[in-house]
Amino acid sequence: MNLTELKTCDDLRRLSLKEMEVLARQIRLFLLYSVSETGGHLSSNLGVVELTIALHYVFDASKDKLIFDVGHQSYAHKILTGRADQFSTLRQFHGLSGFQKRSESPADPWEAGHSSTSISAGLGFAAARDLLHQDYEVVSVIGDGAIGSGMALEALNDLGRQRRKMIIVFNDNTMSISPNDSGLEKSITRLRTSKVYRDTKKDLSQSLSSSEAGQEILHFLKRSRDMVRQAVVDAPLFSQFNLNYIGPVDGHDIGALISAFQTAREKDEPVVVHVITKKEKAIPWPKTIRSVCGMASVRLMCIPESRWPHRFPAF
Ligand SMILES: Cc1ncc(C[n+]2csc(CCOP(=O)(O)OP(=O)(O)O)c2C)c(N)n1
Repeated sequence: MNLTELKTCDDLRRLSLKEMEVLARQIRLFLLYSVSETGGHLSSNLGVVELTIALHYVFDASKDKLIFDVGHQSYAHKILTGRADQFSTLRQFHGLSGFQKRSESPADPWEAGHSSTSISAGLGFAAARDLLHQDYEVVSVIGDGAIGSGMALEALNDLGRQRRKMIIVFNDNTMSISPNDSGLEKSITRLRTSKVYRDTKKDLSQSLSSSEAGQEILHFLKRSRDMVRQAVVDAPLFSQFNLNYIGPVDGHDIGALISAFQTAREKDEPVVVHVITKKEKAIPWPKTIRSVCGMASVRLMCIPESRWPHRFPAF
């Protein structure tokens, strides 16, 4: 697929799941090559490729408000909204911005640079929509580093009180600029590992497997990409803010992501979709240096030339 031909959600909706998976690999390679020439944020962008494809499949960026916290992880979003051909100018004077930028595209409703503003911004859009009786979805994508700041927590608090329809995609990659180390991180780890999901799944499996009809349902659930995980469940960290929770969802499984976002979109209330991603997904570099590889000349710093693919694979 020619990445420069991708402009709207309809371009994605024409693709099969398999084709979207191929597209994700293609975008990742494109970013690897392109950012190694221009400099820019690499690892945070590689981590959200599938997540962004799924968002653009479910939502319509020409109408819905897709907000990326900080904005540094919006490269795939830029590619999917008709800006792939500008990547050689990334972060240069008069070139493509390294963040979301309103003057660049109607698909960029918000611009930041500072972290942790996306939930407040989203709530603002949601309030404006409700007051003006308009009809669009609001999605704020925020990382596990940014969500612990005062401004983000204040916005969660406010959203739990106002209960406006909006979706928070909680992009949990266990990393900020370096690994997270906070009180909140411990609660997130509990959510990530012990989790209602596993209990729900176990309970459901046990109760269903006792009858023949139940076994059929179980078989269906397993086939339909872990639907259990897509249910809205109670999660202490977010229910304390009075927010619905879906997750954790494998952030590199496009089918599971689409299903979770569709479930969230159906709710008339705020929903947090907890997505687990791997920040440096598919980069062949040593773990020890991944945290400094966000910026500048990635190729020189991180990837021995001998480990580069010889050419772009054909798709
Ligand atoms: C107010 C503020 N503080 C610090 C920064 C520097 N900064 C840029 S990205 C980032 C980490 C964001 O981590 P996370 O939210 O986990 O997102 P990820 O990069 O993992 O996608 C930080 C601290 C900033 N942009 N704004």
